[in-house]
Amino acid sequence: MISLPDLINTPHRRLNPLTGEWVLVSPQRAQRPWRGQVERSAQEKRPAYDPQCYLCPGNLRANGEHNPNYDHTFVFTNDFSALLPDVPLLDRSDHPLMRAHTIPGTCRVLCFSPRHDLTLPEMEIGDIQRVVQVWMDQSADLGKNYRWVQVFENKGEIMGCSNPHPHGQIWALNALPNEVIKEQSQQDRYFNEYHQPLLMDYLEKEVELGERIVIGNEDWVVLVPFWAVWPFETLLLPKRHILQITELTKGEQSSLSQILKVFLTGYDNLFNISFPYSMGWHGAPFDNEGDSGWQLHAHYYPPLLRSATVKKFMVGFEMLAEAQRDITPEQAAARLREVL
Ligand code: H2U
Ligand code: ZN
Repeated sequence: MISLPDLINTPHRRLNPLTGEWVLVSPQRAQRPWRGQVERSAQEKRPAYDPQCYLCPGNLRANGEHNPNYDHTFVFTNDFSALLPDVPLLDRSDHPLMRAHTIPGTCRVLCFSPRHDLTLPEMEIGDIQRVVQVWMDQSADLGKNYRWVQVFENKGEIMGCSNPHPHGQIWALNALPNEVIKEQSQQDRYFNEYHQPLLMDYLEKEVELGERIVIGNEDWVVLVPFWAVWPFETLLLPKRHILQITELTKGEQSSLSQILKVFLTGYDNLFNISFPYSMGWHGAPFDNEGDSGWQLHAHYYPPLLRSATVKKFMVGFEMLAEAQRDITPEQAAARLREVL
């Protein structure tokens, strides 16, 4: 087991059972004690309303429409959608090395709040719960027409987020994307062999060990996965077996909002900045039939390594061979527990 000291101080590889991919862990490179650089980077003070912002209530968007004067959340079709619903269905697979097909889909933008100056963890728990409700409603709505609905959030300029107004996105398409195919085949394989959802068994083991748990409440657990690639990557898991986000009970929506508030505030505390990340939900695809090993979960992939300005780059060995990390998932979980 990984707690064994011979492994923990030695370069080793860990398997991500959700994707089937390995990650190289080099703990000997992170032996130096933590010098928590308390570097409070220049936090711009934002106004509650920005007349130039295309997400603020009442403002003009690129397509010439004005946003409504919304009070809580607001969803609209992305004016620069990467996917379009009405495409001719074409499949060009006549040469095995030149395969391509058209793909129907749609992209929506979800404003979390009319307030330009807030981020999700700065919002009231009741307002976070409205965002959870929209994640569910949008998934149910788009799931009627599309196989895959990807709910996600890019937070922070460093993640390519173009506007600080709190918002996320929802993309839906009639195909299973690469990451989903990997997780589906790994979870199915595990389910066929062990007759339990992979992530249910995994959570049970993590709760027993405790060393990678960041926080939990009655319905949810946040942990740094054993196979994390990003320094402070986390996995958010329900304790109950849930296939899709649309199945959350009122109680689970409320406890989810509470854990989001606490754990995302912890992320902000880590380097004293509004913590950047890409996050998104994974659950059973909407054309899922019958028994399956799927378990709902959210991934948080933050890019920062050592401070507000020191980012982990996925380059060199990672682009050409496989992902590598220095600080261990156990150390990352301990750091996150300290700032909650
Ligand atoms: P990101 O900053 O997370 O990329 O999201 C903002 C999205 O808003 C982006 O995808 C869209 C961009 O295409 N957008 C509009 O739909 N209308 C606009 O008027 C500007 C930006
Ligand atoms: Zn705004």
